[in-house]
This record gives sequence, structure tokens and C-alpha cells, in this order.
Amino acid sequence: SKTSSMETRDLKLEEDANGVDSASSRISFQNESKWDDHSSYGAKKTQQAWCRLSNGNWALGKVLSTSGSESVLSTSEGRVLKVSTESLLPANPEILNGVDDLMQLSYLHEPSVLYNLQYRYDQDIIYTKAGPVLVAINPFKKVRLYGNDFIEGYKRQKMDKPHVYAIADAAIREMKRDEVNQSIIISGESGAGKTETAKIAMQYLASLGGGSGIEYEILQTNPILEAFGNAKTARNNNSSRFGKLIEIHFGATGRISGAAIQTFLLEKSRVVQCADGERSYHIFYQLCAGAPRSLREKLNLRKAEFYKYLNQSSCRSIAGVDDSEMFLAVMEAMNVVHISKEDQDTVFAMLAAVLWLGNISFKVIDNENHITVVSDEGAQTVAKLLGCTFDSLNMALSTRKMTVRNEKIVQKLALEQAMDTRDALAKSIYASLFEWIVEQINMSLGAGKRRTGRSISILDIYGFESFTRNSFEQFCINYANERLQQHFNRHLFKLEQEEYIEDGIDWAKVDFEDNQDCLNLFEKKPLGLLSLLDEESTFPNATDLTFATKLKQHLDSNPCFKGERGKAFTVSHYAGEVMYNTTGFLEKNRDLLHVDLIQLLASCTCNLPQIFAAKMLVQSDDYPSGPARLSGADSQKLSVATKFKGQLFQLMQRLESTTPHFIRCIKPNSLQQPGIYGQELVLSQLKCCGVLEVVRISRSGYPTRMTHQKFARRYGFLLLESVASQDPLSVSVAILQQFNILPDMYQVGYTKLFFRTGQIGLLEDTRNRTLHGILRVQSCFRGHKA
Ligand code: AD9
Ligand code: MG
Repeated sequence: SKTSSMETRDLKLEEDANGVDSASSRISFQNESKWDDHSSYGAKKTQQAWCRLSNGNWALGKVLSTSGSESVLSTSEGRVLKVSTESLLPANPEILNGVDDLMQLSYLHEPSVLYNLQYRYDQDIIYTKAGPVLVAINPFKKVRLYGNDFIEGYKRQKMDKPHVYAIADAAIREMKRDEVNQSIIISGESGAGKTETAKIAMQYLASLGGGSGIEYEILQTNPILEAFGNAKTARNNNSSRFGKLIEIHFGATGRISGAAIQTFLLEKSRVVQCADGERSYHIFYQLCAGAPRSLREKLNLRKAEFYKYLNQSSCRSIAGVDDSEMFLAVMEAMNVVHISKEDQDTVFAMLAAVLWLGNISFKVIDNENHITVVSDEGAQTVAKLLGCTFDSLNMALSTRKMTVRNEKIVQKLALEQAMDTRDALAKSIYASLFEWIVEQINMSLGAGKRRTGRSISILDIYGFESFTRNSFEQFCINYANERLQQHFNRHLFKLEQEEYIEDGIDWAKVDFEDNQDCLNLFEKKPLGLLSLLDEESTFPNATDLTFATKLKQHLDSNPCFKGERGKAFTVSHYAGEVMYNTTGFLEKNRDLLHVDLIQLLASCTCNLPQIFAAKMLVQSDDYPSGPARLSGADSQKLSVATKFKGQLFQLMQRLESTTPHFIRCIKPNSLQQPGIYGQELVLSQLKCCGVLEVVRISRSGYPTRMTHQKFARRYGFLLLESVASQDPLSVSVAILQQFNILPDMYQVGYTKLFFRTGQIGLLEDTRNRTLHGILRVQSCFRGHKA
């Protein structure tokens, strides 16, 4: 009857909630998915199965008939398909629809994982566990999952569904319990939701309070850093163009005591150049749109479209974003982190100087294409804002002091060189400004103070990037991702193995497939990508082509490397192959600021001369103090790649000393639209960030675990003969024997039983059948009564 089947369902659901934590695998299909290692049988009639459609998507259907290698399937949309039996993958029972943790899926393969995530996503349940990892799928709309009620729910452990809050809460609890620093490591491709996720985690941590408003200050760093470090790109209207680690410190009482922010590799090139449809950094548009009148006049500000750096792209606004409103929010946030009004004015003046620099024009003065700066409004305004004379600005942009064979000479610059010099100045001012702001924020957050307590770090770093054209930026970003991936692997494998060891079971340590080979390709000395890049960067006559040739010469035998035609090469990253074009590599890696520009900035009388001069010198850390050392010291400057590598090593060291919590963000579509779930796109991300691997690994070995007590309680009633001793372990062993579970299929630990994939299936089947029998009897009985 209808009632009884409903009841059966409810009971099953209930049972599942407190039941097995992993898979049963009653396999009846050929399963060629690399994600599972089930053995194969023929397809069973009437069973639900997945088949792949010609468009690449997966469809769910019922097997109507099977004859040899062919099966007939009726899909849920009512279509009848003839497919090869081999290509069918078994579907999970409905009861497993939308489980909280992918580990619970009986059949773990591409369609089942995709379906499970989609089933949840369609109901705005954007979070799912994949074993130890939290998967977050970007909803691209407001979902009702956040705010005080939810925060309270997780704090009191009244809520336990997968959530960023649950991760943050676990971090807090483990920090206190184990007295170990924690980290929340967020990854995913551009637009997947890393930055939003990081903010949600910060919100939870901030709710712990700290007193003196420190938690509010921490949250207010977000609008500032986003204004200066984020921009609209083709992939994300609010794309972070820098990596960020925020370390939140806790005092002895468990309250927030301060924080420190570290940033990585800001994309400087965007200041002077961006693709059509993209924007430069938000702050420029915010300033142009939102500066109050007095400030506009002081800085001689115009509308955004007036500035060359901003009008090279046709895009100057973002749908749904009011730049002038944002400007007020940024000013307010700067107040909160104690950046003085005076310093703020200087920041805005520097921004205006950068914008006006872009409008500087040059006049060719001879037939060798040498130039001079045109003394128009652009150049005059820059000089005024920086606090230098037009003449010194002109000198710095149109000539270069050099030492040739111990002789000082002044070289005139040609138009191209002058434009590059102007752009280098703009980029450098902006990058220094960014660093300076981060420094001010850190001072306000008490980053430098001696700490006694514990910390939780949140890492929001650019994800793996693979475009049609990949340059130095992608090279660095993907290298960083290789490092992070190694960290991810090490931890998840290590964790797994530690649990076996802790429970005293026999466990041959497994070696995991790692990405060490690719890391070696980058890091090996002297014949690795980074070393060769640095070496080539020191040769004045080297070009991007000689660099590419050198790589091919030395690395072609490396399996992770492939030389390409012309100036290109391909690296086999863990997430796939990426072809890099070496154009601009050397220049971006050298990142030189010529002495002339450094001297110009040092001589400026704008309000931040000390900071700027100092920054310029520090930035090229390389220049020990004293102007005498300035000249000709360019070659001593650390390359960008080397500096980045150093930062990454430091980062890894810091993360290694923490307990990591991983969040993998997934972008469901490239349109930044709600409600669209692209299977291909999701799948490629799941594969590339190793989520499926983790679930698979967590399930290999002994993926099903149950305490002796739980096992005895759950299956004890199936025993045909009573057991002499009623202790859980004896009952458990009796069950294992009755059901003939082979000794190498399970392990008995101190507290838990560990099973290989599929072993619990038989037990669950019998248990379900038995329970259904009981239920049917009960409902018949009830039916009679009615
Ligand atoms: V990038 O690598 O910095 O380009 P992120 O950081 O991964 O990228 P971001 O967090 O900026 O992506 O998310 C992109 C957009 O998705 C946001 O601007 C939001 O509009 C949207 N988003 C992301 N997560 C959520 C969420 N939990 N709820 C609602 C979200 N919207
Ligand atoms: Mg981001």
C-alpha cells in the first residue's frame, strides 16, 4: 500500500542518518570508472543506471532489457535508448540522493558525484563534504545560509550540515583542544567563490568577538583590499589579482587579539593595461566616481573615461555596483583601520598621479625617434601630485643614466622605451601603494605585536589558470598551485594513514601519486624552469626566444616538459597541461625600476616621500642603504620568480605547522549566473583539484569504519545463534563469522572495525530485507486494524 512504502522510505532515511558512514557496493554493472574499483557483472534488469549521452552529459534511466553487449534504457525524461551495456554505470539507490558526504555514495563515479552535487545545488544546498574536504559550489545569488542564526546554530553544534561555518568552528575547536594553529585553505578557479568563502569564514571567526572592535577592524580590511587588489575580469566581476593569507590571532581567553595579512604577487600589469571588457583596479573607478568635490579639485580629477589607462577597455562600470558608493565605504573602512585622513589624501593623490601618468604624451624630437615629454596638463598634474618639477619628470622619462666601461653616460630614450618607462613608474607607484596600505592595516591590527596565543590562518590564493594564452603571471600562479597541491596530498594521505595507525590496525603504508616531478621541473638547480629563467634574466642580450630555446635545450628530456614551436613551452601540471608563451617573461621577471625613476621618486616632495623612497629601496631589497650603491645595482635585484618562490616556501612552512582544513570552491557556470549547473565544467574542476581522488583514496584501504558498539547494535539482531559474551567486540566477531566476511576484507582496530569497499553491502542488504519484512508485517497488521 501507499502508506507502507512511505513508511519504509522514512524508516530507511532515518536508518541512514545514524547508519553506516560509507559505501555498500552491490555491483551489478561493468564499472570502468577510474574512481571505483568494483568488480563487474552484467547489468541487471529494472535497475537504475547512468549512461552517457552524445552531448557528453549523463542521463539516468531504468534498464528495460539486456541482451549481451546491448541494453535498452528508458531515461527519466521518457526517452528509450539502446546503449552498450559496458558503458552503463550503476546508479545509487534513491535513498542516497543528495547525501551530505560523497563518501556515503555506494557507487562513486563521475555521474553519481555530479548528480549528488547537483541534487543539492538545485535546492540551494551549496556545501557538500568530500571526505575531509568541503566542496562549495558558487550559487551566484544570495542563499539563506548565513547570518547570526546560522552562526549560533553551528556554535552550539545544533547544526551539523556541511558549511563554511562548520569548518571554521572545527578549526576553533581543534585549535583549543590540540593547542595547535589551524589553517583554512581555500582553492578553486577564478570566480569559484574563494574570496566570498574566506569572508564567510572570517565572519564566523569574528563572531567570537575580541573586544575593542578588533573583529570589526578585521572585517573592514576586506573592502579596502578588494578596492585596491580586485578588478573586473572576463571571469569574475570581482577578481582578486593578488594572493592573501590572513592570520587571525587568539588570546589566552580564546578571543581575537589581532591579525596579520600577507599578500602575494599583485598583478601590476593591470594598472597600465587591461583586456577589453575588463577593468583596472576598482579603486580607480571608485575615486573618479565618488571623490567629494574638494578632493576632485585638489587632484584635478576627471571622469574615468578621460584617463588612458582606464579607457583602453570599453568597460568602465560593473552591473549592480555603484562605484561612488563603494568609494565612501572604502574611506570609512580606512578610518576603521586607522589610516589618517592625511594619509588617505596622499593615497588618493598617488592614485591620481598614476592615472595622469597614463595621459602623459611624448613628442619626437629627432630622426632617431628620441622624445621629450609634452608639457601639457597631464605632465604638469603628475609633477604637481608627485611634488617634483616638470624638468625632473621629463628627465626621468626621456633619458637613462648608464655606466658603460666605467664611464657615466646619459642615453636618450626612444618613444617605445619612454612609454615603457612611464608605465613602469605607474606600476611601481601602485604596487608600492598597495604594499604600504597592507602595512598600515597590519600595524592597526597589531600584526607586529608579540603573540602568546594561537592562530587560525585563512588562505585565499589564485587558483590554477589555463587560458588560450598563458604568460608569466599564469606561470607563477600555477607554480604556487603545484606547491599547494602537494601540501593537500600530503595531508590527506597522511591523515588517512594516521587513523589506521592510531587504531592499531595492520596497514602497509601506501605511497601516493604526488606531483614532485612537476615541482622539480620548476625548482631544480641549476636546470629547472626558475633557475634557467633567472639565469637568462641576467644576460642583457637575452630575449624571450633565447630563453625558450634554452629551456628546450636543457629540459626536453623531462617528462613534465614539452618544448613547443617558437617561444612557447608546455608544462604537465597536476591539473592538466598548460602551454606558456615566453613573451615578456624576462622583463616581468627582472621587474627593473631604473635608477632614474628611483631617484625621481626619492626626490619627490609629496606627502609620502619617506615611505615611497624607502619602499622603492626595500622593494628592490637589493639596494643596501646609501644612494651611492643605487647606481648600477640593478643586477643585484632579486627576480620576481625567486622572490615569489621564497614567499611560497615560507608560506608552506607556516602551513605545515598548522592543522589544515580544505575548502574547494567550484564554479558551476562561466556566465556568473544562478541556477546553471554545467556538468562538464563542474567535473573538470572536481578532477583538477583532486576532490574525486581524495574521496577515492579515503575509500580505498578501509573506507568503512564503525565502532564495535555501533556495529554490534546495527547488525546484532541478524545473528542466528546467541553469543556467549555480550560485549560489542564478541558480538561483532560473531557477525563477521556468520556472514563469512573474509579476513583480508576487514581489520579490527582498538575502537573500530575497518572494512574494505563493498563489504558492508551484504550485511546492509540482509538487514534491509529483514527490516522490510518486519515493516510489511507491521503495516499489514495496522491495515487489518483499520
Ligand atoms: V578570483 O580567483 O579572485 O577571480 P574567487 O575569489 O574564487 O575568484 P569570488 O569569491 O570573488 O571568486 O566569487 C565571485 C562571485 O560569485 C562573487 O562576487 C559573488 O557574486 C558570487 N559568490 C561567490 N560565493 C558566493 C556565496 N557563497 N553566496 C553568494 C557568491 N554569492
Ligand atoms: Mg578572489
